[in-house]
Amino acid sequence: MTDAKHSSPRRHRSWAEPYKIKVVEPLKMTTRAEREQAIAAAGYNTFLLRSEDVYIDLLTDSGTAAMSDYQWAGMMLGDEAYAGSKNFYNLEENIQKYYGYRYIVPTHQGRGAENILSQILIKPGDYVPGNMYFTTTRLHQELAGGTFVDVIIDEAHDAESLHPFKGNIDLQKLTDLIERVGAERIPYISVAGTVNMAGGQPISIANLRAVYQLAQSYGIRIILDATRAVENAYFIQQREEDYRNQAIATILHEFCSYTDGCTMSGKKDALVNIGGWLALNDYNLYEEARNLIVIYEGLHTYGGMAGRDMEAMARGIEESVKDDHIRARVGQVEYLGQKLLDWGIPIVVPIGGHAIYLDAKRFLPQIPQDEFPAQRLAAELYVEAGIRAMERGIVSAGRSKQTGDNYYPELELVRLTIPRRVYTQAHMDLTAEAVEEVYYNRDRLCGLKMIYEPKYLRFFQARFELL
Ligand code: PM9
Repeated sequence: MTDAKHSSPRRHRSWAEPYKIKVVEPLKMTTRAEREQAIAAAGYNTFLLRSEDVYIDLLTDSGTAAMSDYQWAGMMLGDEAYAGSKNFYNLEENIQKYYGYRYIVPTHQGRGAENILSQILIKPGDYVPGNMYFTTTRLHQELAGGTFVDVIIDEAHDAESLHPFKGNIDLQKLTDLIERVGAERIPYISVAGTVNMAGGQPISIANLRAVYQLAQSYGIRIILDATRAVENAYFIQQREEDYRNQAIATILHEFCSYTDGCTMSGKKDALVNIGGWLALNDYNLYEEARNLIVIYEGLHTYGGMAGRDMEAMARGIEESVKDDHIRARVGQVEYLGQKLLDWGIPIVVPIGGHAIYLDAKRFLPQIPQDEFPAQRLAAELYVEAGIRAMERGIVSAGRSKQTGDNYYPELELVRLTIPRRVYTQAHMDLTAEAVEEVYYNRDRLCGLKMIYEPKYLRFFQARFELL
């Protein structure tokens, strides 16, 4: 019972970090002239900058987390045996416990798992429906002979839609595809939680349950991209009435129970600098994956990781599902996003789980999409304040496998990705101020011309020059 005399009238509690800082890494400050030179030398591609020339690195939340003392202590307990490392068994046990899958194959990172999964499940001519593409995931599906089909709800392609679950699958689009091509040509449904390319947007547990029921009625598997499933569980807790009082770990477990396996990049939710896994509930599929893993990754008890890396990931999983951790993690992203919204800067709403996405179409309306407005905006942000962001628009979308033509995605975005447990609120303030400054001067920015285009995943290595 609350004592009225002693209860505070302020019920709101801030998302303050549930940790304190023990080790720090100095950052280098550069001048504007140095940054102008560096970005030109990098072909206006932030991936080609040297990290030491970056002040606040918001390129990605992948492999950039600060590990805890508990994880570092685990690193010292690395069992570097070639086979049967005890760290593998710790990792396996934690994945089984928190994600609920039966069979685990470790991989060096997420795309290692995507490669194995695509090879064992997809045949040439197959279709893989999913809630918006992800770059590496779709590429592996295509390399295995499949065609990715986007069945996400329409709201996901609209930066301004306030739908609380823009990662949801449109059941009608999915049913239409199954009826058109036949269930036997759909090896699995590829479900991501949260959806990176849509702005870190979650899928609801109600939607996933409905997709699972539909998939079961056709005998089709669901494979989850669990890379940010813990962040997705947080949004379920915040936005789905029945889950308001449930722990993140409980929600995560139920969420995964509506799928038949997952690929995972441990470099995000699981708070490590390297690592991933493929998890499956079907023993026969697991056998096939175990056979392939020795060709591409390593033995099935290390999969490209050192024993110490597996221990760090096993411990990172435990920390990632703690409610206070995830509240502060997403809270920091919301803090930055809210500031930009308050200043009238166009970003994807609702604010997503791991990043703020600037809407380059509204930010730089004078630059047509084939002059790469988001690429230009990311480069300009670097010149302004040494902040490194990433393009998530026409460059990332690449070309159609069938026609070779550029995709023109509705969303032309710049991602300010927040590494976990790394930057402070002051860094967020400075970032917001730099974005505001660029916004103020936006009219003088022109587009870019692509002068080098690599064959695969062009956003990583493409080069541009100013128009
Ligand atoms: N995501 C990211 O920055 C790193 C590479 S792409 C710029 O967002 C999902 C949803 C991801 C992801 C990587 C992978 C691949 C799979 N699914 O990078 O191979 O966001 O560990 O994971 C990146 P790996």
